[in-house]
Amino acid sequence: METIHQIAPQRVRLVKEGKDEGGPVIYWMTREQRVTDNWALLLVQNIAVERKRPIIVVFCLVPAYPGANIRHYGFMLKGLQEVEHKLQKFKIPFVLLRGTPPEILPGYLAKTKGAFVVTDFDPLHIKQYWQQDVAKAINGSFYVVDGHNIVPCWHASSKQEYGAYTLRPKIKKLLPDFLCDFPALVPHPVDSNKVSAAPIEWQKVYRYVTDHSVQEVDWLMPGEKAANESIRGFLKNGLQAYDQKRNNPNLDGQSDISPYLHFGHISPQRVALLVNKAKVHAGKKEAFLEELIVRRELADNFCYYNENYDRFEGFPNWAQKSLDAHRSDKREYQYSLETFENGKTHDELWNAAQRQMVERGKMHGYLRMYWAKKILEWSANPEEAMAIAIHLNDRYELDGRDPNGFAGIAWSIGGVHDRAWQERPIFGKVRYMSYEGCARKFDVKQYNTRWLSK
Ligand code: FAD
Ligand code: FO1
Repeated sequence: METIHQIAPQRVRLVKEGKDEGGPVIYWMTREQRVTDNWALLLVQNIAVERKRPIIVVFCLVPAYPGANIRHYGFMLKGLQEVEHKLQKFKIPFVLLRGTPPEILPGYLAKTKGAFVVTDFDPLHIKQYWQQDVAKAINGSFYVVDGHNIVPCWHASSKQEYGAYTLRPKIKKLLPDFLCDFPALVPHPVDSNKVSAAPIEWQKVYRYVTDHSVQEVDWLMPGEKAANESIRGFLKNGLQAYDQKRNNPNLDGQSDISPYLHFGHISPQRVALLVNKAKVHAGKKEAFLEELIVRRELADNFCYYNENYDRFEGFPNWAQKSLDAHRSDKREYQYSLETFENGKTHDELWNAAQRQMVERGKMHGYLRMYWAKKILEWSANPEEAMAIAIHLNDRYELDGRDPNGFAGIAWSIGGVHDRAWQERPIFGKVRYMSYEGCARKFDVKQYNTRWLSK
């Protein structure tokens, strides 16, 4: 047997051992929408080469993925178009199925005699349910590969971590074992002639998307190529000042890599390897890697081990108790979803941040905390605040619907990964943020003018 790519076994989970019906090896692509630096696809090629089988890459397009609209689909579909094109060079067909995976994948596998299925790890509920249901409905073997976390999520820790301070040492210890370069996918040596994959009619695919209520954005090009160019530009021009600029919403000092990471257009591991190679002082690299690796992988840890990651019940006990004790506190302002959505609160900074998200599809990271905390302050209760924040985040942010979003919102509203602070109305012991505090950090007027004059 021939294994052509070295893959850490801890990255791979055999969910189900099944019957080999002699057909192709299937990569059910979902979170990692790229061809290069993709551990799941590399595993697929190993299995296929060992057994002399063709490969098929399948993507299940769901017409109304929860909370998503054409802003997200447009970005995603353009990236997938590039995937189709790039896979041709590797002699690997790409098939776009329409419908939810449990509905359509088992039938497709039966038709093609697909013997092995490999898919991407994702801690979110929808993906966990999809995977459970697909595993039950198929006869072949089923693997899940964590191609998103540099240290595989289940290997980094076996429980929900309290905060960055408890996950960081575990990640640091394991990083040298996992932060390696990627093997290269090779043109697939087994003929796929018998596997038919008609060219995809992308214009028709666009029409399949039901929600067109939010506009697409044009400031960020989707896809693997654009993701690579974008991160290289940031490393050349932005990394040097990242630690000084990233918390000032007027300075555009962030990398803007989150939409690419969300749709898997680039691997976080590739980004980390490029950062390590950058000709920048080690301390500057550290600041960026702390966010890219520790904070991001902490978010996956939270969603994987806490089934209430999107609910009040997922907050730490101290925060639940403390928020409970302040349920009946008087709210000076209380707004409906509509008022929040239209950016019509009394607070210009909040309205400007909301506008940045609606217009640009990406609110500055520092303001995301302020934005979510004020939703708690101006909502009837923490449950409503969670629901409003998640709804707006997922509707407008290009990187929404991501573990980072659920963790960020739970941090802001429910003290997740944070500690108890001095008690105050509404927030209890959950950390508070004020307009005055923001005004001390950056020029709030400049920010408001920039976004409210649009
Ligand atoms: P950079 O500052 O350049 O950081 C690079 C990468 O590091 C990011 O792409 C991200 O992967 C990671 N990172 C940075 N900050 C964090 C963080 N606080 N937590 C976890 N990972 C981080 N991130 C999303 O990807 N999707 C969301 O929907 C989302 N919603 C958020 C909502 C709230 C209320 C809060 C407080 C944070 C949210 N974040 C979300 C986390 C963070 O704000 C964004 O990841 C970041 O602003 C994305 O911009 P960037 O890629 O330019 O970040
Ligand atoms: N994943 C799929 O497998 N099929 C889809 O149709 C799909 C749509 C979609 C739309 C917006 C969005 O933000 C994500 C979407 N995803 C889809 C999932 C995505 O690939 C990511 O895996 C997760 O959102 C990240 O956890």
